[in-house]
Amino acid sequence: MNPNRKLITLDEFTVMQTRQFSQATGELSTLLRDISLACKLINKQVNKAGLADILGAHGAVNVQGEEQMKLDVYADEILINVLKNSADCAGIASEENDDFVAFDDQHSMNSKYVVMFDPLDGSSNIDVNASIGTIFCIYKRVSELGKPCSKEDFLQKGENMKAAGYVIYGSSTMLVCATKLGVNGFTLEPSIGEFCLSHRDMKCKEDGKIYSVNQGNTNKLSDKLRAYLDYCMEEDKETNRPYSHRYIGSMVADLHRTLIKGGIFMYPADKKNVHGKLRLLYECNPMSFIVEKAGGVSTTGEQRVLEVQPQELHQRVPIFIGSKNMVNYYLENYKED
Ligand code: P6P
Repeated sequence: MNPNRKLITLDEFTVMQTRQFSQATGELSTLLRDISLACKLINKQVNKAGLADILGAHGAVNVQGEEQMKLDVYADEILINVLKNSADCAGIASEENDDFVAFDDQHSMNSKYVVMFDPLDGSSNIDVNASIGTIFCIYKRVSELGKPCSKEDFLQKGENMKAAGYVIYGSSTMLVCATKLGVNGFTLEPSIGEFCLSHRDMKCKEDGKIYSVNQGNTNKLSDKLRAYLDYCMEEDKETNRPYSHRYIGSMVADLHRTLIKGGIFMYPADKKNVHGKLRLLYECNPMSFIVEKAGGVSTTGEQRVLEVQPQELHQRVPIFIGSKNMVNYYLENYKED
């Protein structure tokens, strides 16, 4: 048995990072560990969704007006229960809940952080076995400690974020986490039930050859956006075009590929979704934080996503995100007037 094991677990890694800051209290590390526990419990159900009678619509409809799949509801409940028992979370906001949830026990009211999440993004892919994911982000609360957290804690700009991450339930289950120190990926090792460091210091390539958009919406797009899609499809060997088109319809999966291989992912505004479809607080902000910390760019087309001042919990924004040179080329040549 070789005692010099190479595996570094998520807990060990976050403790090692915490030690770099003498004033750090370890609360953020503990919170990340709690979130990873919730995602391991979600992973267990996702992996057997085809077997257990957990597929199919839950019947309820969420605040987005979308039919809730049972796994959505399960994932939401798991995250809320784990975070309510966490030592470091004062409350949550989630795609599946109309309003934020302030934990009202004394310990939670004294906690410094709030968490926002999309418990199971891409849920329409659940019953076709395509990759889906959990997206989360952590903010230090701005409301008074000792009292319940308030809506202002959740309506902070994305640039205030302390950490963000996602778990992709795919061919393997992987947690990608970004803090001010950078982006690291941890793959679930089922034999020990731990997320283990597998992708240290992840970087988003400055250039790519993939564009990712729901091409079916083309007729609803502006003239400039249609022109940009034509640019992506034109033949030009010097600029690696035509780009390949890849679109899974699951933001976590599309952005995980973008982070690993480079490229540009877009969910623009169109005639039907005049503000875009994706939600600012628990989809676009956390994914933008991650991609920016990896050296990429994320914009609404008018400003950095992380600079948008949120007005309400479920607001949507357009998003163009990925390789720095690709997103900047779009902005410099096809930005709306
Ligand atoms: P469309 C999944 O429902 C989701 O919220 C994101 O994960 C994904 O990027 C997007 O919607 C797909 O939307 O309109 O292309 O099916």
